[in-house]
This record gives sequence, C-alpha cells and structure tokens, in this order.
Amino acid sequence: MNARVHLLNPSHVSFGVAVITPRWLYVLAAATGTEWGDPLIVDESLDPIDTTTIQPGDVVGIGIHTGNARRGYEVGKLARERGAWVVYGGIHATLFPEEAHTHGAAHAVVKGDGDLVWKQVVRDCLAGRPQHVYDGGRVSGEEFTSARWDLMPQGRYMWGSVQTVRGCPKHCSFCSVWRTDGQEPRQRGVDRVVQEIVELRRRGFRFIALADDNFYPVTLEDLAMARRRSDKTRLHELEELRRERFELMELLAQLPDDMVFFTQITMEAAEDPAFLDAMKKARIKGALVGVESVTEEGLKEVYKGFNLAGDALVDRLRAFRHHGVHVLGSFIFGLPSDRKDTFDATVALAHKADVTFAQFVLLTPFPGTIDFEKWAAEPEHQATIVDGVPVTQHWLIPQHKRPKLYSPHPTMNIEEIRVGTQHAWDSFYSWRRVWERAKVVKSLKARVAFVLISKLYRQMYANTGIATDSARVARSARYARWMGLAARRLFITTPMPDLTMPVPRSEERVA
Ligand code: B12
Ligand code: SF4
Repeated sequence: MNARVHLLNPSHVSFGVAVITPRWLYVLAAATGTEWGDPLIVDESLDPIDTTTIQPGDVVGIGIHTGNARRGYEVGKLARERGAWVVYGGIHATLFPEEAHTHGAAHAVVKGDGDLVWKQVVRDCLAGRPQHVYDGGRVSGEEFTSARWDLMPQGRYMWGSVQTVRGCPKHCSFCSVWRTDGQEPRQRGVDRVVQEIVELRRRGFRFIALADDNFYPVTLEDLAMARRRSDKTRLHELEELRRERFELMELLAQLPDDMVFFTQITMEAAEDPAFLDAMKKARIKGALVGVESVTEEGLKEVYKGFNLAGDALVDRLRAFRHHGVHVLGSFIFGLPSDRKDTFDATVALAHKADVTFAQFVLLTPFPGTIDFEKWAAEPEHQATIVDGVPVTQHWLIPQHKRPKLYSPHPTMNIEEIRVGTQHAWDSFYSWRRVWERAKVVKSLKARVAFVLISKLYRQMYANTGIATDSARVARSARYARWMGLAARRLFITTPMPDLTMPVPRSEERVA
C-alpha cells in the first residue's frame, strides 16, 4: 500500500464536537497537495486517534502548542512505534525543536510556518532522509496557503476559521505572538480571505472566526506618530494596511446577511469609530478583547500600558457594544498586584461594561514570552521538581498534576487565587446573569441558544482548565460534549452552493 500523510491535532480531552476548527490542519492539508492522496486528518479535540490507521512508512505531522505538547509527544511515540515518520510543527515545536526529538521521538521538526516547507518535508521523509530541523520561516501574507475545507468532517465544528493577518505590533509580557510571528503585521490578500469565507458559507458555515492575533494592527496613534516623521514611507505603509482592512470589511458586508464573524482585537479600536462602524457593517459581531487587568498596576505588570483602567475602561468596552460588537473580555488573575477583592471587582466591571462573554485565566508563563524568561531564570523555579519534571518544563507534567499557579503570590495563597478564579467564572456565568445578558437577542429561541452557548463556553474553558481533580475534569468534559452536540445544530445552516464572490464597490463602478 502507498504511504499516506496523517495530520494530527493532539488533545487529552475529546468533546465529540469543537467550537473552532483548528486551522493549521486544513492549511497543512492544502500544503500537502494530492501526490500521496488526501491526507488523513485527526483532531483529538473531537475523538482520540485510532493508531491502527497508521501504517509503516506513513508520514505523521503533529501540530503542538504548549498546552497539548505532552499529548502530542505521546501520540508521536506511538506513531513511530508503528513505523511511521514523525514530524512536529506549531508554536511549541518552533520554540523547542530539540524537545520534540528527545520527548516525542521526532524524525524531524519544522520551525515557523509550514505553508511552503511542508511538501518538501514529506518528500524527504518518504525518500528516507528527513532533516533534523527545517526552518519554515515567516511566510508573507501573499504566500499564506488557503485551507482545504473539503476535507473537514460534516457537522463537527461550530465555527470555521480564516486568518486575515499574522503578527502583532504590541509587546505584551505574557504573549509569544509578537516574538514568534513578528511585530510587523503580515496581512493576507483580501480576495483570498473572502474566497475561503465564501467557500465555508457554501458548505453551510455562517459563523466564522477570523483567527487573527490582532484584527486592528494599525491604530490611530500609530498613524499620528508616523505622520510626525519627516520620512513618510512608514506612514504610507500603515495607510495601505488600514485601507486593506476597510476593503476587507466592505466585502464581508456584502456576504449573506445571516453570517457572523468573530475576531481578536486590541481595545484601542474603541477610539476609532470609523473602524467600529465598518466592523458592524461587516457583521463582525464579536471580538475577544484582552482586558487582562482592571487596575493600572496590573496593566503595567503585563506591559499593557495601552489599555485603560477604571471608568475609562468601562467606556472603551461599551464603545464596542454601542457599535454592535459584543466583547469577549479576557482577564488574567494571579498578577502580583491582585488582591482578594480583585475577583469580585473584575466581575463587577465586566457587568458594568456590558461585556457579553468573559474568560478568567490564571497567569501562566508560556514559553516564548518575557514572563517565561524571567520566571524560568529564577533559581527557586529551576530547583522545583513536580512528578520528576522540572517545573520550568511545566507542559511535560501530567495534566492533573500541573501547578495551577507558577509563582508564589505576595498576598494570597494559591488556593485563594484558584477559588477566587472559579468564583469569578461561577458568578459571571450564573443562570440569572446569563439569562439577563441573553436579552441582547430578541427571540426566545435565540435567548435559549445564548444561554446554551454561555454554559458551553464555561464548561469547555473553565471547568476543564482550573478544576483540581481529574474526576471533575472528566465530568465537565462529558457535560461539554453533551451540550456541544445540542449546540452545534444552532450553528450549521443550509449550504449555499451557488454563492458567488462579492465584488468591490470600486470595481462595480468601473464596470
Ligand atoms: C485562533 C486562536 C485561538 C482560538 C482557536 C483555537 C483553535 N481551535 O484553532 C481560541 C480563541 C479558541 C484559542 C484558545 C487558546 N489559545 Co490560542 N490562538 C489562536 C491564534 C490567534 C491563531 C491560531 C491559528 O489558527 N493560526 C492559523 C494557523 C494556520 O497557524 P498556526 O496554528 O500557527 O500553524 C502554522 C505553523 O505554526 C505551522 N504548524 C502548525 N502545526 C504544524 C504541524 C506541522 C507538522 C507542521 C510541519 C507545521 C505546523 O504551520 C502552520 C501554517 O503556517 C494563535 C496565535 C498564532 N499566531 O498562532 C493563538 C495561540 C496559539 N493561542 C495561545 C493560547 C495560550 C491559547 C489558550 C491557552 C488561551 C487561554 N489561556 O485560554 C487557549 C487554548 C485552547 C486550546 N485548548 O487549544 C497561544 C499559544 C502559546 C503557546 N506557547 O502555546 C497563541 C500562540 C497566542 C499567544 N497569545 O501567545 N486560540
Ligand atoms: S496579547 Fe494581543 S496585543 Fe498583546 S502582543 Fe499578544 S496578540 Fe498582541
């Protein structure tokens, strides 16, 4: 039998359905080409892999981020035992290529973007001479590969995902994006973005996540600063990036009006009414906004001085809502300046600011970040061993034994922070508050859907993440699985196989 290519998204919990399509699987599937038949795609957040599908001589590509690296290494070793060529890629493999060799039995590791280099990697494996490490680099926006959506299983994902820009000009201390993906935004050609979205709508997807690091890469402040320079080259570059954003939103606005987009954006967009208006017209109805902390001290601690605190923060978040963009506020707990009342104060602010969804995450030193470098350099952390693994490689510790917080806090113990965080989730997603927030939609059916989605979000992201015992995690995964199966019907709609590409207004006029 001919060798096959497998692409595997590892996960230690499987929910049967998933909210957002892991985009890399379908991008790499396209990058594989058809020389070896269509690749076999396995997303373990849906179902665990059946390793008997892997035959000697097959190529198995495994994409890992820090959170699923351990599971990735487990399945990589199983695949190698079955005689396959094992290749790792993704952000974690980019940061630690040697680790994938020592812990994941890799034959090869790809650093950076897989779009252009992957086919060569497959060829080298099949010729029996893979390189130890490949450098896929940062491909330009024009070279991003469009995904093979025809390979997606039916009815398992609620949102399709399309990337419009990579990289972020900011430099938040807890985030690796600006260092791995760069600070120069790599914006993708508008037509190719829209082409993929049209294809997804043809297949019945009306909910699309614009899987960007930051959908607003050029702020009004950036433009003002560039204007003050005597050399206008940078200003013109930024103006062009901004123009393309508006062009994209203008095209999205012409797509069927049942479509809903969601993205990630910095709070500065709230000061740009023209941008928010364009988002509204484009039906970008939701955005994850990294609020992180509600105090100035907290914001300084994460190098996020461009965010606001207190009432000014409430005004900024409300501005999104006034323009019809619902905010998924992302908050971090465990910052040194947090106090016992921070949990309630954060939830109260989220309510006051009309935030529609919220997530409360514990400060985690993710590799590739400034926070991680400082934290891992401290001798006390280097000397801490959990389950035989140095805590500075916390991703290698079995999931249920991982510390919930990685640094001692000046005023609270770890249990207080964990319980406070759990309380914030419970309070924000209580039945009463969720039902209250559900008033943003009109019909009873839509309100019930809103409640279901809120509860599902909480089950998937809170209870499986910060719960302390594995029995509770397993129970939460079961609930999430059940709710997910019920919720997916709300997302997938009638396909529109004949949908055509929208035409830019300027071209319409020329015609
Ligand atoms: C969209 C997104 C999400 C979405 C959707 C996730 C999904 N199901 O796809 C949501 C909002 C749900 C999410 C959640 C989280 N995310 Co997220 N997310 C992203 C984001 C912005 C884009 C990911 C994406 O789709 N990119 C498009 C694809 C095409 O790019 P890619 O995945 O990088 O793949 C390319 C290369 O890496 C490489 N590659 C990838 N895999 C493989 C495999 C092989 C074999 C090869 C050869 C190459 C290869 O080739 C691909 C094409 O070029 C990234 C930022 C980023 N720039 O990656 C963060 C990012 C991946 N997320 C991150 C984090 C921390 C999280 C959360 C833990 C946040 C939280 N605290 O809750 C959760 C974890 C969820 C989970 N359990 O997986 C971090 C990961 C850091 C790390 N060191 O692991 C990132 C990098 C952002 C950051 N702030 O640093 N996320
Ligand atoms: S957290 Fe957001 S704004 Fe900050 S660097 Fe990362 S992607 Fe950019």
